[in-house]
Amino acid sequence: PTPRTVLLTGAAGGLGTLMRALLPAYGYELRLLDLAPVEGEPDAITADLSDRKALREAVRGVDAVIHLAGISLESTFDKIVRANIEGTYNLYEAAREEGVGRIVFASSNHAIGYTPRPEPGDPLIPVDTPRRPDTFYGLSKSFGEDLAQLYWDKHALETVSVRIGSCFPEPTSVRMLSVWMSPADGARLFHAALTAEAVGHTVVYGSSANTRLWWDLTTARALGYDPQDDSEPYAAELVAEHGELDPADPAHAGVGGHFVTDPPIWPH
Ligand code: NAI
Ligand code: 15L
Repeated sequence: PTPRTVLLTGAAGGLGTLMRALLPAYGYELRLLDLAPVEGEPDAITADLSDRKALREAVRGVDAVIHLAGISLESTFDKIVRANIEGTYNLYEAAREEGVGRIVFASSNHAIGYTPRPEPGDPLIPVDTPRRPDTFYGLSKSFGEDLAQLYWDKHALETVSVRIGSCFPEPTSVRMLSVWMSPADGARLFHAALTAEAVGHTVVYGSSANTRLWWDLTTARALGYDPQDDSEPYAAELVAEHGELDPADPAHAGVGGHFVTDPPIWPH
């Protein structure tokens, strides 16, 4: 059956704001949750992913969850553990306890960030490439994918893990020409992930049909995703400004870009 009521965690964030605008057109009634107030949405649930009681109430009666909440960039290990590792566990437990059938998990390309980016003509990166997190952040997404697999195998709770590239209104770097997912394609992909039959735990890459794509969209297309956008119209201007990616620059060598070369963030 087509899910109708969907809990959107991280609703106040960048992607949450884009999806709040786009998903209702697909027929979803969204229940919103975030640590931060959601502008213009007085009914949104203000809760931390550490609040198990609030999560249990938030998932009660929904058909599915789109789980975007968490720290979305590198941070200290402790902060990542609390928000992304324990927080995602708390969300899965709440969903299991309340019998929610499916979660769409916002994983990230940073779960495979050290994977060398293919040169034109090289094979695209498959979803079963070994994970090579580039940060504690990427490590937490790798954990989330394994958690999703466990909850499918042990509890029959389905997940589509979407390794999102960069979902922003426009590509703003040469790297993003390869990894960009337009907001409209993001909504198409989330809709496909919510409605495809029998997904078990499926891992997909989340991007538009970019001319300069680095990874294989086969598993995403198998869900019914049919991307309509391509970053290439932005290429001339971005390349003129920044130049092509430099194979000798370690910050350009991996899928994760500068996340690969940024130093870890230590507590102080
Ligand atoms: P964002 O940082 O703009 O939004 C994240 C939201 O989660 C924020 O509104 C924040 O208040 C909320 N949040 C953080 N910790 C929380 C907690 N403990 N409890 C409740 N809410 C909490 O990030 P963005 O860009 O919207 O990304 C959304 C999700 O998608 C994140 O999980 C991110 O890792 C993932 N992602 C996003 C990509 C993108 O291109 N935007 C690329 C790859 C992954
Ligand atoms: C991510 O995982 C981040 O959440 C997002 O802010 C971007 O940095 C994106 O990856 C990216 O790789 O461009």
